[in-house]
Amino acid sequence: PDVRPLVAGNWKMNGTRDSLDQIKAIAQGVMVPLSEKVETLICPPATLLYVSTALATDSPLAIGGQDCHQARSGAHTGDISADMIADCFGTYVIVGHSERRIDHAETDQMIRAKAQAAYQAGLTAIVCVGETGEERDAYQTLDILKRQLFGSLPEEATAENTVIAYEPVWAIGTGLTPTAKDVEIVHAFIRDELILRFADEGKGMRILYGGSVKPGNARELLAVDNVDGALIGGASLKATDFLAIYGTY
Ligand code: G2H
Repeated sequence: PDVRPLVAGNWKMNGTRDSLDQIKAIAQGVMVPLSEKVETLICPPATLLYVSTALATDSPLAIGGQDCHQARSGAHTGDISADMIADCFGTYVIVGHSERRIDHAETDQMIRAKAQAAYQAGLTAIVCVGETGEERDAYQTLDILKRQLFGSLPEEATAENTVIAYEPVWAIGTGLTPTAKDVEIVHAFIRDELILRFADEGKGMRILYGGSVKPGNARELLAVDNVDGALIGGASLKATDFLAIYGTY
């Protein structure tokens, strides 16, 4: 199937109103013919969500949330719902990022429920999976990914409503990246798992690579088979870096 790659930025807990200049620059910078071929997304902190979508209205740049609660509303102090993200005109939400799995003890079961909440709100869920350094050293990478994919992906996942992000935890924010060969092996494994479970839908689901993607290594990583885009943390905070990565397509 024809897969339109997705270049996505995850701002994490970074960005104040000053950073809106970067959103503006990215929204403008992606307005090139390339946007017909490659989709772009920025997930700013929730405080900047609404104003970011306003800044991106005339741009193909999509805006999304970094997490959502599994419930639609209610007594959950500090959380935001998928409906709230949609209400701010967000179209995507990241769920199960390793920082949430670790900092907030999120389980596969919770992440699956969050993805379902995303679908209910009409959002596309970016479901993150990835092994820790310890698991990798113990040769458990594929077992861990199998378990996370099985546990975190709802039955209703389709190529339309779900994107997978493979983010090896040891590569996040560390400057370390797996080799292109390692990425190829892991992404092929994820593809096989998706096809086993979701048949044709699994063929079309985008699988992003995430973890220390920068302008300098993007070309090599994005050229790997079954790498349908990137989830970029640190390098998405600067419009020039984000646009340089986008421009490698
Ligand atoms: C991995 C990635 C973005 P960074 O978390 O999701 O972050 O690119 O800073 O390693």
